[in-house]
Amino acid sequence: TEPERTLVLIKPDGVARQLTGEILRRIEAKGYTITALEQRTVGADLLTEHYAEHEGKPFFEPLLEFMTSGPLVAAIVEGNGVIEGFRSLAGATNPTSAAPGTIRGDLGRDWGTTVQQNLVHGSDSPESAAREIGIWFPQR
Ligand code: DAT
Ligand code: MG
Repeated sequence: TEPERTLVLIKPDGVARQLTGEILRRIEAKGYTITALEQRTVGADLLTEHYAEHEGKPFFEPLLEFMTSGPLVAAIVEGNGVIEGFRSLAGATNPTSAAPGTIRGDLGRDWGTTVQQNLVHGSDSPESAAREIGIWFPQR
């Protein structure tokens, strides 16, 4: 595996539930390096770009509504094989089926929540990582 960068988001549910520190702790404990970190509240335009692959799907509008509902934390995380590595730390998309030991499996809730409230985002390929880092941290 090679040194890589990935774009991580702690979604509004993670920030609202005071899990920012716990999630960043898991990233650092794995040995990854956080090289950019910013809390911000973003609008639909940026998120439409970020989630371009999902535009037109039935969950797209609710996803944007949720992602713009409050502050989130955006980070660039670096490490060997971090793109796949962070996705395995995060666990399956749906917290209901995410394995214990993962962020979504341990901390995600399936009672009274929807799939989009799954705490974190991580880029899914080197191409996605480059594209997403360009959106969230254009100067980096
Ligand atoms: P991931 O975040 O694991 O990369 P994804 O890219 O397929 O998952 O989807 C982006 C987000 O959209 C995901 O984190 C939660 C939401 N989502 C995906 N599939 C969904 C579905 N079937 N119903 C509701 N929300 C969904
Ligand atoms: Mg995805």
